[in-house]
Amino acid sequence: MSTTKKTVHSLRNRWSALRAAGASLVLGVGAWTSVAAQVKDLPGGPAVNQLNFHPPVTRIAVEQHWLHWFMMVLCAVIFVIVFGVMFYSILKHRKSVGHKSQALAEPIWVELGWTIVPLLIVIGMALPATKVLVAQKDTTNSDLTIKATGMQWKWGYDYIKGEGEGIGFVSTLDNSHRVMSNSGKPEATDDYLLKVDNPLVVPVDRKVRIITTANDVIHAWMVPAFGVKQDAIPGFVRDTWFRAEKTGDFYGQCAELCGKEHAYMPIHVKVVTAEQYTAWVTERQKAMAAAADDPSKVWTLTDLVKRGESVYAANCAACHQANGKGAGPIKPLDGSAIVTDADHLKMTTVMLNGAAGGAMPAWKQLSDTELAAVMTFAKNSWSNKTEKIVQPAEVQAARK
Ligand code: HEC
Ligand SMILES: [Cu+2]
Repeated sequence: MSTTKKTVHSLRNRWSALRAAGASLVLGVGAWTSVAAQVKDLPGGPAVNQLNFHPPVTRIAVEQHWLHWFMMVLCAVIFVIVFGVMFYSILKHRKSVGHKSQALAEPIWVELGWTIVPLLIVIGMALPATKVLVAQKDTTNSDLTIKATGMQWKWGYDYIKGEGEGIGFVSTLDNSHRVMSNSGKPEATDDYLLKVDNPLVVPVDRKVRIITTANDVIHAWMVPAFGVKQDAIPGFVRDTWFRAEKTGDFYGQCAELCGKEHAYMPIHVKVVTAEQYTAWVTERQKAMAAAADDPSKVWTLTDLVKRGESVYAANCAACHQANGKGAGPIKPLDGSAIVTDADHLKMTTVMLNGAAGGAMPAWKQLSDTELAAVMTFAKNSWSNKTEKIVQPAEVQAARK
């Protein structure tokens, strides 16, 4: 074979390899778009192929958008002008067409011009930005104050002032979404990993002050449609606010890398009308009164196991698994000597104080009844068949 023939041959090989690569790329993109096609825009949340920010729902978010586009356009215009002049000058005065370098006399008006013009531009950018920043930080005169506590990996909400004062709950990723994620093949769901069991409910057109803090590591409370993002720092209190101008569901996520399940602590804010809010508060308060379990109540085994099953699903299954077998360093509860021990105090101590330096968290924030229920559930599930009941009073006594 002559060299030319060889070259042509290897070129042809390369060409077909390239074609194959191109084909698989097209196939891959095809598969991707067909998946994407099934997921629809989530109203108030992310949209398919979204490039811009979420549609704003608060005055602050509107201002932020305006600032963003204002700066963007300004910078783009400056960029085009500066680089336009630069490249034009370089090309026009190049050496190859006979130009010679010149010593520049720098007249004072040029010096002044290129100092004053940028200064004016910077002031023109800083003024509106500062105005919005100051407004963003003004948390005075709020109608409602809610504390948001970041925890690995959920949000606790406590209504501490205003209508609904006293309401408190924990907001956790919906368990079906965790199951979907674990399966590695999630269905095309619009609110994938954004669905929670208890959304934060607030009234429309009211100033809501959010106080953020955290129990363990730094988290951040962020809802893009509100233009709100605030770190939640253990041992510190920070605040932010929003006044939603539209009812609907709005979504956000923890925005500070906080551990392995950072992506599993979504934020769902339900903005409702004033009447709906009042109705929700009344209903919630009734439910709380009903659930404010009397720790001296004596439970039957079946009732307590049933109650414990939901406590387990919401708080323990993420680590210990639904089948109680744990994984790696997470000890199994199925067959655990501590769980099955006739001395309930052993398990109670682990529950109240945690273990292994916090790898097993302390569960003090659960009520006596919830702890008694989840312990009774563990003592009577899977292969654990102790028939033992831990009554809330035992937990209450152990707390001291
Ligand atoms: C963040 C992950 C995590 C969560 C959530 C969690 N655990 Fe644990 N748990 C652990 C780890 C890790 C251990 C092992 C600690 C050790 O090495 O001693 C453990 C140990 C235990 C033990 C002691 C088991 C033994 O045999 O030593 C009990 C009992 C227990 N967990 C119950 C629970 C219950 C009930 C819940 C829900 C309220 C729960 N855990 C939630 C991580 C977790
Ligand atoms: Cu977090």
